[in-house]
Amino acid sequence: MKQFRTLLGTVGLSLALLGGAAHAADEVKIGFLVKQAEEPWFQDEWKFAEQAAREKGFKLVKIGVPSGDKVLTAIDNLAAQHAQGFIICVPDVKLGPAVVAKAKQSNLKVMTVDDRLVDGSGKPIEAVPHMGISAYKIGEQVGAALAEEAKKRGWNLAEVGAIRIAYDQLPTAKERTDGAIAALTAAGFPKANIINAPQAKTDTENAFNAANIAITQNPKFKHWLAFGLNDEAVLGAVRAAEGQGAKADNMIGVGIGGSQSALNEFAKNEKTGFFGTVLISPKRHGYETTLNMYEWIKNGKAPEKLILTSGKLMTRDNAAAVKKEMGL
Ligand code: FCA
Repeated sequence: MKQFRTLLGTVGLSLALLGGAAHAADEVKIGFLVKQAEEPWFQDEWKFAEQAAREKGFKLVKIGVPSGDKVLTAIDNLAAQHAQGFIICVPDVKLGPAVVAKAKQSNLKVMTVDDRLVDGSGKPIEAVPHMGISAYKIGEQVGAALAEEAKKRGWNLAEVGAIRIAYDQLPTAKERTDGAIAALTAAGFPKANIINAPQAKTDTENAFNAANIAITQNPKFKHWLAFGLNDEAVLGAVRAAEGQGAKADNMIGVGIGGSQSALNEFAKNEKTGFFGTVLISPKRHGYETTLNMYEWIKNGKAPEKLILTSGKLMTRDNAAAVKKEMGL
């Protein structure tokens, strides 16, 4: 009897161990890789991805990937940790074929967020599910807001320069600024007054440098407008204009994003040239993408191939209400 009990105990223990092993292998682990971890937008995406992980009880692995090398190392790292998939915003969309090959080789599911991968000929890789913003349309919202505010202030448009902080190697960035130009010119803004100011990297410092050159080279303008791919781009232009004496009364900047960088600006006691931003949804881009990946891993339900999210103009005056309306 004693022997029998020992035997039962051993069997029970082995079953428990087996169960434990099976459970560890079953554990869902999802990577969330972003190109610029220091940017508030990406911090927000991570925050909402964490929310999904908490709700569903899976593990989220957040990795900053500022270069192609870092992307490949991060994917290796995920494979070594037995993750099953990852969501990525790449530092360069041309890494597309390399990312797809590496994910396949590591047996990891892959989805992209914000910036869509392109193939060798620059075409979007449609096989990889993607959630991005409706870039052109959001750009049009920016352009319309700029034109409306300039008219409201009674500015003579011939005396207004518009700084386009450009990052054309990124398709979503080009679409955003193309949309802004279309809306501006449709509202009667002279195309010749739009100054191209390419930034070397998509951060405030590089936008500041680009805008500084544009302003210095165009002393004929009395007032300024500024737009670009995100809030950081426009903030760079706003700071550059301030440095050259064009403050809130002479500068209208409208960004895209609505994360902390924009909110800080609205919270300042004195108004700045950062007039507004088109608020986009880090919740959809962080929470929803991660949940979609979870469903794909857990239940084999492949995500939609392409989701483009919308935005809403937010200014100092209506920030709280607009954020609430967007569920943020
Ligand atoms: C790109 C930009 C980010 C953000 C995101 C939605 O990745 O670099 O700032 O605008 O699209």
